[in-house]
Amino acid sequence: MMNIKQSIIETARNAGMDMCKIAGIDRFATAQSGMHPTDVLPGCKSVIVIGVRLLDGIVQANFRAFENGRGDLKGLYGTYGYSTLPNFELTYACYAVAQFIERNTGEAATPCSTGPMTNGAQISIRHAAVAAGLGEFGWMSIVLTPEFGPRNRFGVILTTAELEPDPMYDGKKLCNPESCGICTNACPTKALSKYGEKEARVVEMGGKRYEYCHIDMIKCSMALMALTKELGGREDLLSTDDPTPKEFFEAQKKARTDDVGLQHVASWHCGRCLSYCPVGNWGAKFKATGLSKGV
Ligand code: B12
Repeated sequence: MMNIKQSIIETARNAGMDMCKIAGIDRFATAQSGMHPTDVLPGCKSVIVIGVRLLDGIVQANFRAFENGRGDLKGLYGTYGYSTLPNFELTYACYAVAQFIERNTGEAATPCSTGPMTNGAQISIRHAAVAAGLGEFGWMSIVLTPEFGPRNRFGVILTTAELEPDPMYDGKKLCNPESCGICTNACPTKALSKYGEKEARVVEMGGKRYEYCHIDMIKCSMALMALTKELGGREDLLSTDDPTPKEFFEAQKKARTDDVGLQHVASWHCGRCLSYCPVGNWGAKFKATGLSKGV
């Protein structure tokens, strides 16, 4: 008889994924109303999380922008690391896994949206990745895996099929914000609180407790959308480092979108926290090879 879990993992791998693990529905007990998997798929019993690594050759394009003034190369990260390729590849892979489940089990499977351009956020993908045992929250608020640190992207498939869940990640602690602080220092807009500065965000899941920073999404988005020259933009659309939501949205509306590619919003894609995080063999991949001098 077909081992359905193994076949799901193979389907994900054949669709270009590096990771595939499964969370049981009990892990989502603390999810907010409206974003619980059963709010999206009534009767959902398992949450499958797939993941793809970012190319080192694309992360290094960020270093060329941050360290060598090659802002023109940010489009490589945009295409292959941020908005375009990983999201489309994840979308296709989620679809392949969902089709496989429905064709072979008769159970319902709902692939979720993966990010920019793919219509919304039905559930919190980062919480799902931790729930499936792929890794832990890093201080920067996104998920670190032992192999790739934060340099990965995830997709989620909800299903009514009852599949064998994976244990929570129980390996070496990956993030040590007390002694590291690289993500906080790397952020060009100071969007990520310093360890100990503000009360950390706490998530309790699967018998474990995680802490991550307080992230100012307006400041993160300012960098992401290159709203000043210092942040890689062509014009200073903001006159303050600390805009109100109104000032931010007005600046965003003024941003030019004639050469932004498929995403249709101005975007410099930042990714500085994710690029410099030491977890996932950063030293060997980028420092020892001369691809980055560090933050
Ligand atoms: C919109 C979005 C953004 C916006 C955020 C705007 C905003 N105001 O939220 C912006 C553009 C700023 C952004 C930035 C980035 N993003 Co983004 N983003 C998303 C997206 C599409 C939706 C996030 C969201 O709004 N979720 C809805 C809210 C309500 O959920 P949440 O914030 O995750 O978590 C809340 C609840 O879930 C709840 N909660 C509490 N406890 C529990 C317990 C359980 C069990 C559950 C389920 C929930 C839960 O509390 C949380 C706080 O309110 C997700 C994909 C997704 N669907 O999750 C990617 C995603 C989070 N982003 C991702 C990435 C990579 C980035 C960037 C690094 C991109 C870059 N610049 O290179 C930066 C991250 C910077 C940082 N340090 O965090 C990845 C993270 C991958 C990873 N390794 O974990 C994701 C998962 C996309 C993907 N497909 O992989 N992002």
